[in-house]
Amino acid sequence: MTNPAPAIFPPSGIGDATPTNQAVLDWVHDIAALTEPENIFWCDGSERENEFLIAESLNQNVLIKLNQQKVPRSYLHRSNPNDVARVEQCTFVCTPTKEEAGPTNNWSEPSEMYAKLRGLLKGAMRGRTLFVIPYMMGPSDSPLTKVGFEITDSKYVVLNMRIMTRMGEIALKRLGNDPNAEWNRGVHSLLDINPERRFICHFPQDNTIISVGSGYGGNVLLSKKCLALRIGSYLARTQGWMAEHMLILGVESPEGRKHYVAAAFPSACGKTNFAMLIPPAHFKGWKVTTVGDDIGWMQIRDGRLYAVNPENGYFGVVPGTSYKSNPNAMKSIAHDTIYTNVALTDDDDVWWEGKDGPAPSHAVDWRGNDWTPESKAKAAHPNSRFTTPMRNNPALDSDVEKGDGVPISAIIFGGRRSDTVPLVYQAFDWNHGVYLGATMASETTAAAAGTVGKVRRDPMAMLPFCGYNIGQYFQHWLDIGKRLSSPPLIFNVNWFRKGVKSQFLWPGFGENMRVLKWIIDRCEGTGGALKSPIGWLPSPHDLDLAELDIDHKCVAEILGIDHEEWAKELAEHKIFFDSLGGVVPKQLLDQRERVAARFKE
Ligand code: OXD
Ligand code: MN
Repeated sequence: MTNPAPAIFPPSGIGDATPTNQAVLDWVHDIAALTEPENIFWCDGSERENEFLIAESLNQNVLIKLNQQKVPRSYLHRSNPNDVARVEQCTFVCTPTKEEAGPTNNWSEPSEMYAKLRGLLKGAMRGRTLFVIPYMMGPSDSPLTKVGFEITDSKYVVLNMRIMTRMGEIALKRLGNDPNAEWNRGVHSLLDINPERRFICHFPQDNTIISVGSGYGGNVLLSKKCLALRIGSYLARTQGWMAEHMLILGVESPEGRKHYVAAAFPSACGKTNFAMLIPPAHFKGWKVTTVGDDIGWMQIRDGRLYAVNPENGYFGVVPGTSYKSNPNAMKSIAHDTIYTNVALTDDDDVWWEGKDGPAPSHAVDWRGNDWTPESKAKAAHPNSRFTTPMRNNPALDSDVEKGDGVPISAIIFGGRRSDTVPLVYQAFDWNHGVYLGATMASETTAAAAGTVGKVRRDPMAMLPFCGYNIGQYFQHWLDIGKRLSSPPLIFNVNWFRKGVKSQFLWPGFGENMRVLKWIIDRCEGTGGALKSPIGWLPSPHDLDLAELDIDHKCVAEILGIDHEEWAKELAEHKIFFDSLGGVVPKQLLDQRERVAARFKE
């Protein structure tokens, strides 16, 4: 078969990296016949192509050029103000039965949803260019690596996908010509960015994603939440591995002993900051390195879990990022970065709430309006983002491309909780750890549309990202545990506990190293702990708090467990499990009973 339409738009040698796999060509042909684009652009991911697309995007005001002295090769994009976050109410898992999608996903019958989406996509790319993006998730030689193709009519998506994935020829090579090879089909069209016609749909059985009506990252960079987590978690269960909403970091002691930990926190709870942590001066000689900041794919080898980061870049929340909170992120986003929905200063630099230094006396806010420090509106949207290559990170781990992955010593769960949950505690064993993950909760943030600050249960930080029945997902965790002879130890952390005056009790950021150090000590069998009803708790002297300016009362408070609060918490766990309608494995219901019984001992 020939290409569906002649590519007349790009100059010759650009945008003509046609795949050779017939299954891909047939699919592109079908989508082009449906959407009727003016051109087809076969992305190869080259530097030349990128420069061409940036120039086009500048011409069409998709991007704004920033001050190249201050932020070289970096650009600002302003999204439609109605389109600034993931939209969970418009996100669907379309499986043959509702049970397969489970109680936590919006479900639609696949043929009905396909029909609706085909209706919306009909002629949707008239007068537009259809871009075909081949991409690879995972290091080039990893058994976990997956190939995807995203069709999109958005240049912004192409430019971001080039940062976030391994894009172009490398993916075509990995796929090869086998017509039965596994690959993900992703279709995205902006349509008219109308919230009424916004759907992000997953068809796990078909390894297919269709997203329409949005231009916002989490809804349209289909490699990320859609493939690496929702479809990924479905594939992981059927194929015996794990796809998790987890950062992965390495911790190396001054003596050169290294551990890797993976941590699941809900969106906008500091995963990027933790993944790039710089130890405080007291921890001289300790090094923290980043494997990934958002997603971990893990497989079992020799009875242990090994993790890879499937992504190639970071799509992080900007507000609050500063040299105080995250110096490595500041260095990473100092060049070659696409900013979305931050403020533009009069000298074409970027600004956001929480950036170091004084606020500019005038700027243009994320909506394109004049802004001064007196303005009521925020200059940067609370969910404004940076997209930056992981190679910009000065603390990138040297094994980030290792196909086998890095061995995981500890898994950390955590959330934003003003009360109840102590700074850190350790599960008694794997199944108890699965219970900690399954009952995790966090106060909601701006990463998803909706109310901010409401406590919601977010099991393993996967509530918006688990592509199948959450009960089976819990069972998958329990089953993985049975196959591990040296399972990672499991912990729960809470950097966000507040005191009576509503002040944060823990300084956070780099000081989280003190908690990480205790976790590593536990992995090495050297850290002390007290047995409590909820798990192993450090006493204040088990944590290295030397040279930390913190009130002893705060330490006692943040490590404390209040029996009344926990009675309420356990009741909430029961309400949550009950709300899932009988899908929760018995082992987890038993774990809850056991915690309750320990409080009575
Ligand atoms: C993200 C999210 O963008 O979790 O990583 O929302
Ligand atoms: Mn995330």
